[in-house]
Amino acid sequence: MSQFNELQQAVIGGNYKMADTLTKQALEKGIPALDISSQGLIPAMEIVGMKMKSGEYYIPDVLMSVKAMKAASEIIKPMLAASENSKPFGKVIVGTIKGDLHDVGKNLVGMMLEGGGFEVIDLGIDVPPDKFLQALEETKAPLIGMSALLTSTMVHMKDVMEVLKESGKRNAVKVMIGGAPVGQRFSDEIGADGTARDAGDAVVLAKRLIGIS
Ligand code: B1M
Repeated sequence: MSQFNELQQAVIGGNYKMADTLTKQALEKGIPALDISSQGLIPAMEIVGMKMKSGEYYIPDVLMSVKAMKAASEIIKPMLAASENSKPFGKVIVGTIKGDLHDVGKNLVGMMLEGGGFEVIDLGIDVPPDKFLQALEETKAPLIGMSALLTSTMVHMKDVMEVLKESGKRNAVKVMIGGAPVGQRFSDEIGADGTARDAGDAVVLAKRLIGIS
């Protein structure tokens, strides 16, 4: 049985108090925050997704699991975001695309980018193309990261690429995309600069795109 089994069960069962306690205990035992996330929390949400798909879980059940996931994430956030760099590499604008309310993965990516030395400007969920453009104009960030979890919303990433082109800003910024339905082929299709499978890869890609690794 995995040492993360209890934590996974707490998230799957939506028991946020238990998720909180078990996460603190895991840290006390010296288990790295990244392992708690990648081997405990994320696999638990995958199981929640399966239960949702099979009809075993309804939206309120899923939201309880998200609450437990977020409770645990808040505890490990300072460790994930603990940067070795006192001065950030640069700014990165992140947001979940228009029509899409999923933010657990996007938040995790944001935390890891902070940990990787970036200053993260988080636009939240359901972000329309104009809001990405406005944030770019205000912050002059060299990088935008978009997240989508639905096949019906990933198409709006293309709208952002169009708005960037129309505004003449496309060459001033790199664009990375991610989320379960998004892959390299889609990234190429919409003219993004790259895609990352998970939050760890997102940091590697972000650094590569702005030319620091
Ligand atoms: Co939603 N949902 N959901 N949901 N939900 C999925 C995505 C789904 C796969 C479930 C299923 O059917 N198996 C399915 C999508 C099917 C599809 O389109 N292919 C689905 C559906 C259908 C829906 C609704 C339409 C359900 C309904 O109402 N009938 C509805 C849509 C609402 C909307 O957005 N408009 C809906 C609603 C919800 C809740 C609100 C209940 C809740 C979200 C709450 C919240 O986020 N605050 C929810 C949840 C929780 C899920 C599942 C169960 C879990 C998502 C999650 O948090 N994963 C999900 C099933 C699943 O993913 N297995 C499901 C954990 C997270 C850490 O992983 O987000 O993939 P993930 O992020 C990863 C990578 O993808 C990557 O790194 C992250 C960390 O490693 N990544 C990036 C993500 N963004 C990135 C950006 C990057 C780089 C990497 O660069 C910028």
